[in-house]
Amino acid sequence: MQIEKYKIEEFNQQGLTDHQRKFEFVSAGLPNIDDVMHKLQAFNITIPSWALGTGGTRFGRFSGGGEPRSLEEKIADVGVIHALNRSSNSISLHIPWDIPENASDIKALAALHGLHFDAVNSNTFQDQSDQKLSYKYGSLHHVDKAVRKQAIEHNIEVIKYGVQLDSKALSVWLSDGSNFPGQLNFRKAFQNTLESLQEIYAALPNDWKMYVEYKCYEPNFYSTTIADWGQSLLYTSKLGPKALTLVDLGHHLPNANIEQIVSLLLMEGKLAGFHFNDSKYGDDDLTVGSINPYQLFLIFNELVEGMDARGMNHAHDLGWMIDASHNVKDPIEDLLQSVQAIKIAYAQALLVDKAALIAAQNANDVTMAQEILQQAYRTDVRPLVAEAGLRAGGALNPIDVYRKLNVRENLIKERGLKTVATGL
Ligand SMILES: [Mn+2]
Repeated sequence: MQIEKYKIEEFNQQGLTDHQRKFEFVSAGLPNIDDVMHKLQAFNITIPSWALGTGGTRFGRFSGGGEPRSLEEKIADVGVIHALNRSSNSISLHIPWDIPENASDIKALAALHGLHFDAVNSNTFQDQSDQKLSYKYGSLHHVDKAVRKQAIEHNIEVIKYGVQLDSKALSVWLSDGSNFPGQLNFRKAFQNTLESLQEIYAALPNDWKMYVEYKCYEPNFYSTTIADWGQSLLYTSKLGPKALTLVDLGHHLPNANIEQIVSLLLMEGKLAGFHFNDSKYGDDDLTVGSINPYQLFLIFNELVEGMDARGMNHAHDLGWMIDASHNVKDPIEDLLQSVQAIKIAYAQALLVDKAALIAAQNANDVTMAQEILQQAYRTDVRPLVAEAGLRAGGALNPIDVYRKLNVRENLIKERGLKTVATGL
């Protein structure tokens, strides 16, 4: 289904006076308000195709109904999100879950919703029914060259699909690792992986990037062959300028200082971008900003500072994507909440008084440095984010409009209650 613009405008009228009062109050105290609004409107976050269905754990899965049964329906769902927030103008596909049968039709359908295709994702973490060799003991790091070759060819095939869709990046996440001490020779596993990645890298078109994602543990519980940012950076440095390190917020050991990792990767020109989510215990894949919004703000503070230092465009020069799983909430509502949380953290980071912070740092004024960050963090920027959505033609309150339009009820009528999204 497609949300009609006039309906959004009707709902916006209802809350407009109240919104304008709040927006004027917040913006009056901000010297850089025009710059902030411009940047907020330009900022978009990619929606992954696998986030539109209900997620689950190994213990169970409880569908909310109306899940997309095809790539076309996934595109329609991202279209709903983008119509409401005007900040989700691209979709990231997962191969083989979302093989586009006819790429030009799929591109045209996406364009109808104002969408384009972001990074494509390969999958060597599970076996497909038509697959010759198993990934039970890994893929690109496998001791058997034939398995490595199969995984390399899969990644090259994913690039080919991406080229047809005008994607510009291949995202590689490997589950390769070991479950028990002694299972693997770490050095050989690294070297096999590097050689495999080099073959894939050689197949990248000139204007493409390769994102190398890391994860500390799971599904393997003793070692992971690309476990942390240092290991990813080793690979991406050896591979070359098109290879960059991808940070997934949930892929760190507890209490890791992710903002410092981000700062240094940016300094080296090796940060690919983000997979946003939130977590309390592990790779929980919870709604962005639901557990630790201050950490999210601190990460955005480093992103803004580091990107400005390198003259980068905030909206386009890094890959911004959500990578979350929605087990008990409506996936579309959850994604709307996540995009909102990201834009709030970004807006807060844009409010940091950088000159004052540098002065405080140089004077070792620790108290003032902390005050400056918290001054920005504690500003209620929600009216700025709402105004940015409004100016771009979106909803003042996306979730409210989504509910008033009974979108989920309509999707259930159209697709059925017991559907399971393809790929899950
Ligand atoms: Mn991820």
